[in-house]
Amino acid sequence: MQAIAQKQQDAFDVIIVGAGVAGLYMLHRAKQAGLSARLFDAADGIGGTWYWNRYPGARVDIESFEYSYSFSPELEQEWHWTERYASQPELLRYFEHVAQRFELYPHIQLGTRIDSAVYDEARGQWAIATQTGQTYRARFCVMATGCLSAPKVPDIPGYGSFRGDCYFTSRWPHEPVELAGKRIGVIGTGSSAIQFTPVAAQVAAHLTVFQRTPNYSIPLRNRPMDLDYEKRMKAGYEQLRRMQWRSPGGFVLVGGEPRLPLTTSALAVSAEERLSEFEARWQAGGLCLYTCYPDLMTSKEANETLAEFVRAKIREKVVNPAVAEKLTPRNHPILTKRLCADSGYFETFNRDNVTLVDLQETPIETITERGIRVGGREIELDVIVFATGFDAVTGALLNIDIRGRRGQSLRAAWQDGPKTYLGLMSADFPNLFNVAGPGSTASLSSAIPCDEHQIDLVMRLITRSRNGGGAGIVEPTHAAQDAWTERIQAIAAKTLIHESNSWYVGANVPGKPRVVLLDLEGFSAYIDVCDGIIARDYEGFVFESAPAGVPAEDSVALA
Ligand code: NA7
Repeated sequence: MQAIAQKQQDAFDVIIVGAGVAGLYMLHRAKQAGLSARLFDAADGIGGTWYWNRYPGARVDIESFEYSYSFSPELEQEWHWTERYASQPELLRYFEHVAQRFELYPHIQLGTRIDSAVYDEARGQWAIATQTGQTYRARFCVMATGCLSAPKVPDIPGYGSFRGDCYFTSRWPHEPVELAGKRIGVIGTGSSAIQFTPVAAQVAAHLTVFQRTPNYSIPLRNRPMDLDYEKRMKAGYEQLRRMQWRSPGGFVLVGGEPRLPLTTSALAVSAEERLSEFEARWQAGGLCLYTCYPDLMTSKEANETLAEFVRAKIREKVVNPAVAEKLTPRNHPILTKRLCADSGYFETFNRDNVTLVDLQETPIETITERGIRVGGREIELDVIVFATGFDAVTGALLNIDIRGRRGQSLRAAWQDGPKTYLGLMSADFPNLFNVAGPGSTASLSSAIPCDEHQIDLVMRLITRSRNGGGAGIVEPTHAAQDAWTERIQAIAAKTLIHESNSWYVGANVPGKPRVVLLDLEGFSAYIDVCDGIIARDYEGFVFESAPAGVPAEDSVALA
């Protein structure tokens, strides 16, 4: 009896790893389909990115009406966003509300880090082991581990020797952090640092920003929610969602109006018309410059028109011309690193208590006990904040020891770069789904619509794998996987993406294979490809029956 009870507790139809945007929706869909599911997360709370990245200033840079779940019209109507771009605490409240409203908590096990996932070919099951040694079994395993969740360990000499307080934006403490009156150093000028810097400068005795690469940033223009705006958005949700799913980035609002990207080349219009379009989007705020002219990512000349527009804005904002010049990106095309959206970032450098250290001129020699030494002088600090980024897209996944058929490891299979079909599955790793995996559009598009679409596909694959009876097994063919992997690189080769050392190409982590990690054709094109594959009876996937002799209690029962 005890053995059976143990078995029932430990065997699930689906195991999900990660309680962020994707994991929560996957759990909802699995529950809806009558599958038994358990979701694990290492954190002590749900929310994924929004659980960990709680640094001052953290907020979403896609409008909340678009950066929110679309699967429930009731949820859309009942939730009230207090700002156009929700802050981290509000986002966390939203995900907690979702988990409560859809009764997800009973199926979520927090504080549990997954160490390994091993495919048991004889049973057609995954054995998923926690860091503390428990093993759980499931027919299907969904890795919803996030594309920006494994912090990069900084490759800086003297790392670890500082005697003051050290924080990572990606692992900000839950208890209050005292920054007021402190000498703060922040390393990095990516999205996280660009959000943190203006907020920290307001309270710091002195803030020193250590910049290795200047970044392009657009004003966010966040503001409190206007109730008429909210009413209009809620009334138009259906159309908004339709347009999001027909767009390359999964977001379409430009100054509060849904707009699909322009279709004319930036070079086909007059300089005046181009500037006026750029200016309108600059005034609208947020990331809508992404969805402007279609050739900004493919033509150096077109790209340069936008880059030069933003450079001129930086010169306007920063009073000291020498500082403005240091803050001006010139060594990479705009949009080839993640575009940032800020609330007063460049203006922060006009403050008396803020200093920019250009690491191109004076690289960090070492972190010392008392601060950071650059150019032969020690800058004394009370606090160092590392906003140094992530081992993106593959990092969190490969931190888990994943073994597929014949015991082969995913790390070994991907040593020269990840290989996937649709950025979702890999050959020899049956029934393992990597949501927002390498080769998907997720890391360049708005996460929530992309995750919802991929998870809907996961559910279709699970259902299709059950057709004909018996617990199903689904896996892509090697040929389909190779073709997809080549396709991703071929699409990228036609763009400017290789012209910067970004996490999009794995360049920010020493030793990581330099390959493009995302599908640059965009979200709506990805949806079309998936629809075609489904219409051709799941072309590129192979469905098998479960191995004979698998005990009945292990088999999947779809409602
Ligand atoms: P990012 O965008 O990867 O930014 C990391 C920043 O840290 C970037 O400016 C890096 O400079 C800098 N960095 C990294 N390592 C070092 C060292 N060793 N020395 C100096 N500077 C360093 O991470 P974020 O957290 O800001 O944003 C991640 C994503 O979150 C973002 O793309 C959005 O999708 C949301 P580099 O450019 O490599 O020279």
